[in-house]
Amino acid sequence: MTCSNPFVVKWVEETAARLKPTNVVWVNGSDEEYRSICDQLVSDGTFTPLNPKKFPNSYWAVSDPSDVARVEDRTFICTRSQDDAGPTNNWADPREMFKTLNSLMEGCMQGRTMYVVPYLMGPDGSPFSRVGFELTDSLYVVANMRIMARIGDTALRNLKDDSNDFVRGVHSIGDLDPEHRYICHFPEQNIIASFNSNYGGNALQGKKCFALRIASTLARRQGWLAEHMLILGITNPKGEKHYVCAAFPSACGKTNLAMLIPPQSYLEQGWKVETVGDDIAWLNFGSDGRLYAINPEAGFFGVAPGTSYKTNPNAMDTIKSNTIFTNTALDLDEMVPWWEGLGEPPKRVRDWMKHDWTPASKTKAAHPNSRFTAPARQCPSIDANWESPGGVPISAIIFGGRRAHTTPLVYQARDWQHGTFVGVTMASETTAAATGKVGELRRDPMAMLPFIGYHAGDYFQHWLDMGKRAGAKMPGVFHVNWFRTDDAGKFLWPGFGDNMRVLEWVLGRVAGKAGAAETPLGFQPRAEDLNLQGATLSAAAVEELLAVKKADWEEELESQEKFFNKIGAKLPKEIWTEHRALRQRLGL
Ligand code: SAT
Ligand code: MN
Repeated sequence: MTCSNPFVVKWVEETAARLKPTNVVWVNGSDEEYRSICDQLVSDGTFTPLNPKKFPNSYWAVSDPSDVARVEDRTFICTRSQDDAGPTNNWADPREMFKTLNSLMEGCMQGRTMYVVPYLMGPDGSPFSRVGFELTDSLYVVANMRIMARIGDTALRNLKDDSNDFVRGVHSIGDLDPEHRYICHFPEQNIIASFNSNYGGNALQGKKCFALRIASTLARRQGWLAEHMLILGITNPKGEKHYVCAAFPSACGKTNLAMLIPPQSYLEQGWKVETVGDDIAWLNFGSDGRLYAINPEAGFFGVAPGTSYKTNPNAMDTIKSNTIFTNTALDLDEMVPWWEGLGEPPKRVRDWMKHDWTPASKTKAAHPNSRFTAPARQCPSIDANWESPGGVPISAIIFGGRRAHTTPLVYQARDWQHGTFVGVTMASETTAAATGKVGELRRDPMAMLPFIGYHAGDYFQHWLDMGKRAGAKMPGVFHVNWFRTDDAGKFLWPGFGDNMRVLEWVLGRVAGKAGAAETPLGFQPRAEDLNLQGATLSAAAVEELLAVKKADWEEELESQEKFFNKIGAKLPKEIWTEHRALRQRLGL
């Protein structure tokens, strides 16, 4: 299929004239094409083929050691007015940034091929799906995009010939110089440019750049939400099914929760959990006034370390074939990937830096942010409606952070306005998903801090406005924390499958059936309101998990205020109102 959209053709020609690639190749997304892409990546040394018996059609790749995570300090929102980017984004004047990028990227594809990757974010034929194009000189990016989005002819079919409504993206590996790395967004022109990085979240433009940063600005203009949320379906023993979205910062277990396998006792009763998405949700109102979610992605770009048959059997079965492993270690005898948390280290290991590695080595064999790229359709728990053009109706939204203290296992917000406040005041300890320090508490509203494409205050207002439109039809809002620790720093909650117990309470609350105590935070389960049968958990641990401690909350309220002051005058007054009400309820 050739592209007959004149806007696309003209822009591709103009871009090629500036970047001066030797060839321009239009990607069609076919199986044969993917096979030949992988063959080329093997012959140029980027891909190492894995054991075809154990991991058919799968490959091991490593990145430049300086290019292993998102670079938030090199990520820019370029809007005419600085105020439109707000205090949580790096801002740049679009004219200045275009000048900088043009001079850096002029002729940068000389001697290289420019691949034109048409991609569709969202299911084929969905009114909520959107088309983008990524012009890239990285075949590794093309291979990953083939898994993460619907690329090639499928995307072209979803773009009308007279439509200028698509995202224009340019990506070049450049020389990977971290000092001149740029991940730039121009929300006023729907343009993305990334330069000098080949890493997932920086270079696979459909994911964070489009589906979150650019999409959040479209969503605000058009009355929907683009969120950093997994989507899962839960069926109870009566056969009633509810879908839930959950927002957690990067590398805080979204993939594990999205693919949860309930404890044995739940399975015996007939509970079932199914996966729609593990990272991003686009939420639109349906004709019944409820919120419906689509997963804009077609694959999982999940964190490998910690993934095992114990923690996430569905992910393990998903990544058994047609998968790209980036920056994991390699078991040289079996030619299979290996990472910390998978099990016993194999005898001969090559680490992600391509050095020999033994358990005595002081470094980790796999980079903590090493990833698998795998097709979503291969997930054993994939939901029958995961590509439904209309999306799936959402009954609850769950916010969650990684916090050793302060926030209890679970609580329910009083209403949408309070729920928005709960999302705005999310905080989480940082992970290896972005460069910078790990383990520091930072405020991460709705898990969107690095992904809101405009002023955070306007974004909070947009959440409030969405609620005003739908009223009582909005999903219930909850907050969870699986990561609370005891005095010795050990996790109190067993986690993984046991998270089902919390989900059961959440759905019970939505149905108006589960019990709760009204507390300063909202509604919290008492120990007897949770189904803890068969859980390995002491009564003392349960008490600690549910506790709200004044001293912790005193600190928390102060930290919230600092954050509000940073957001400034655009922080909606309703958020201050909720904060003051919470302070009063806590008696602080
Ligand atoms: O690297 S990604 O940005 O794609 C994943 C994440 O950080 O959530
Ligand atoms: Mn993510």
